[in-house]
This record gives sequence, C-alpha cells and structure tokens, in this order.
Amino acid sequence: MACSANMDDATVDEFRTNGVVLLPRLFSERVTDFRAAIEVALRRPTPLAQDFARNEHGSFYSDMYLSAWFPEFRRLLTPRTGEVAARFLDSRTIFLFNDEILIKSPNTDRETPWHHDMSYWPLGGSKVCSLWIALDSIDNRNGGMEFLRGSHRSTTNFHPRDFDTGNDRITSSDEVSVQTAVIDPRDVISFEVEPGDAILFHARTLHRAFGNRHPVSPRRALVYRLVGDDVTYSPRRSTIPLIWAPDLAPGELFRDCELFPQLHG
Ligand SMILES: O=C(O)CCC(=O)C(=O)O
Repeated sequence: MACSANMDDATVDEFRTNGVVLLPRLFSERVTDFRAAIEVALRRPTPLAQDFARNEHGSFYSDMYLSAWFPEFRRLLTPRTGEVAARFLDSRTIFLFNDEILIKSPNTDRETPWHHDMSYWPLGGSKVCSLWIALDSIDNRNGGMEFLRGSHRSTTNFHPRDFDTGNDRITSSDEVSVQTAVIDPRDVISFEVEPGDAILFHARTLHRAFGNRHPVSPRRALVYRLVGDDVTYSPRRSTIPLIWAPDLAPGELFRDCELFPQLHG
C-alpha cells in the first residue's frame, strides 16, 4: 500500500503514547478532488451546516455527514482511510462515523476551543479517532491545530463546549468543564502541515485550533471520524445531531449500515 511508510511500529507507538501523530503526504494526490468536493458542499449546505463565527469577522464553517449526502464525498472514501485507522487503532474492522469539513475563511479570529471529541458523539468504546486532512498550508497563524500530549489516556470526561458560544453542554453526569484541565505548554504539540498531510488523533485527545489570520486564503480541512470494533452506538442528551437515524439500536456494536459504512475488515 502506498502509505505503509507512515505506519511502521515507531509511528504507531507515537500515536499510542501521544494520542496524535502526523502522517505527511497521506492524501497528496487527492487534494484537487477533496477541494472540488468542498466547493460542491459549500454551494449546497446540508441541514447540519453551521457557521460558528456567524456574528463576527470571517466564518468558521462546518458541515457533516458529507458522504451520506453527496456522491462527490462518497467517491473519496478509499480503502486507505480504513487501513490507516485499523492499524493505529488495532482494530479488525473500521466504520465511518462521519465526515466533516471545517473551513475558516480569511481574517477569522474565532479559535476552536480546547476540547476532546468523544463527549460530543453518541459513542461508547475506545477505538475512535479522527483523520484531519489539511487542504492548505497551515500553521499557527492560519488555523493550525494543537494537541495535549498523552491526554487521551486520562479517564476524565469533559463537557463538550459549543464552538460558537464557548458554553459547556451537559451530555453526561460524569463530566467536568474542560476549563479545569491542566494544559502544560511543555506538553502541547503542534504541526505545520501541507495540503494532503493528515493528522491522526484519538477521540479522547484534548486539542484546539487557532483562528485564520491570513488576509486572503481560507483554511480548509476535511475530517474523517472513524470507529473500530469495540465501539457502540450510545446516544446521550446533547450529543451532535445525525443527518438521519441510523439503522443501529442503542448499545449495539457498529456494523455496516447506510449512515456508517464499513471501510475496512
Ligand atoms: O479544524 C478545527 O478548527 C478543529 C478541528 C477539531 O476540533 C476536530 O476535528 O475535532
């Protein structure tokens, strides 16, 4: 497989230790296709499209479940995505939970607050990750991501925080505010990425992103949310909306269905 160099034991150990790893050039040859699909999605927002910076300068645009909605995104789901997640999560099977675009237009101050993804999602289990694919050259001046090393190993659950208001949302009684998390700057990892590079991070890893201070260029990213063989569909109050009801009962392990296609195994 073309990307095997990114999946050697040392790289997998890095992901398991830090909760995040950079996979350079994983999708370099697909950048044009990804950007074209994003243009389609921007012209026809789904019912889940949102702008988290709608009352401010710029925009922080999100839309989700794109491959469920658009054939252009369905065609971009290649075996590589499933193979990468299977290797890093040590999972026999991989399913797509959702795919999302996250676009910060030029001159967008709005930062993505510190959070971990797991509490936003109606999921149980441990084999859950995101593959965040850069579609522009990105660093801390134009929307770069930062991660708290090893934070995926903590058992603390944090409330999801609304990206627009910054308010905590209550999804479960065992959560605390992420504002209580200790973020030691020595443990913060950031990456400068080029179009086609991917950052793989565990759903429990704390992370945030800067605003896009570039005067003319957007910061575009496509993210695959991927789940493995110990993951159940576990709806709770105030988790993210799904584009339609899945063909899975609460508590059921993921299996191939229209909303959550099987990508590997
Ligand atoms: O792209 C961003 O600004 C934030 C991404 C993020 O938080 C995520 O993919 O979970």
